[in-house]
Amino acid sequence: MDIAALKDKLNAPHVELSQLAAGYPVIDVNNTFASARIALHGAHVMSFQPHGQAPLLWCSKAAIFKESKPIRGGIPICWPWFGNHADIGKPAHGFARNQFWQLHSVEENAKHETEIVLALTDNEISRKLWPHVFKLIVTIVVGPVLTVRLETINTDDVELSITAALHSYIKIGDIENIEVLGFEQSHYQDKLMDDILFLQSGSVRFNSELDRIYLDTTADVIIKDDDNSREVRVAKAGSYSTVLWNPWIEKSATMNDFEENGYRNMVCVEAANTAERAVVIKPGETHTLETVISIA
Ligand code: TA6
Repeated sequence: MDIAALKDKLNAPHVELSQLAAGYPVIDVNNTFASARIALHGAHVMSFQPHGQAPLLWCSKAAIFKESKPIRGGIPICWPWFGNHADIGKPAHGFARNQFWQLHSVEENAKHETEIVLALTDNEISRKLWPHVFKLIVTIVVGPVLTVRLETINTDDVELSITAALHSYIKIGDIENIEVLGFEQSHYQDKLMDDILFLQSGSVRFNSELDRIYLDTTADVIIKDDDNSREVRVAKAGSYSTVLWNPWIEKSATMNDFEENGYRNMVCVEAANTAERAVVIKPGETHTLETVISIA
């Protein structure tokens, strides 16, 4: 990892590049709107905090920073498959979050927001897991809101069928004091009940582990966070499913990178395209999946 070469790409004010560990670079942004940290590993947004607000993303204090291990928290990029693979030898949620991406550019746009662009193309590791050529571009815009845009470019000569998620860990005051709106009258697969379909009536509250894929929904999700006296909006584009997850006590205790009791301060609201409606991209075409996280 040529840190000097990476620093040469920083073409914006209010940004710094450092290393969380040897060969593990992160970009810190502290512009007029917000602060944020982005790891080149997984093109992973680790934190986002508008000035004057509590952080909007949760990241585990026990997160592990080493190659091939996804960061627990922030916004993991699940690609080119969401969830477990039929072949248990392949990593859950794909491989995009397990590799170092190339830093393409760090610029300030006309609105004085900081735009970070990273890229990942097929490589020896990826081709062993998924026999295709591709180019991924992630654009992260740090402004009054956080925008993460994932472009899948099919550089192969066959159709690509992908499932994916921008797996956002939203930081909250306490899981039992939030209410999630936006899923009313949507059907969801309950991952804890053999994917049985249910119809959502009203808002969602939490009192145990919850793992649901809401289908055929493009709606914004609003998290009413009473403890922080705020509402957080998770908007999306290019996504037909939204995943809602909290591991609760037992499940989070099985993950060594999940800080103790961390489940109380996070909820995942994920802009996704899941198996029920995979995205098929023709050769030469591009699909864009985007999420925008903000104070409602
Ligand atoms: O998005 C929810 C989910 O699919 C859960 O089932 C759980 O596995 C979570 O993702 C975290 O997965 P990870 O591989 O990051 O531990």
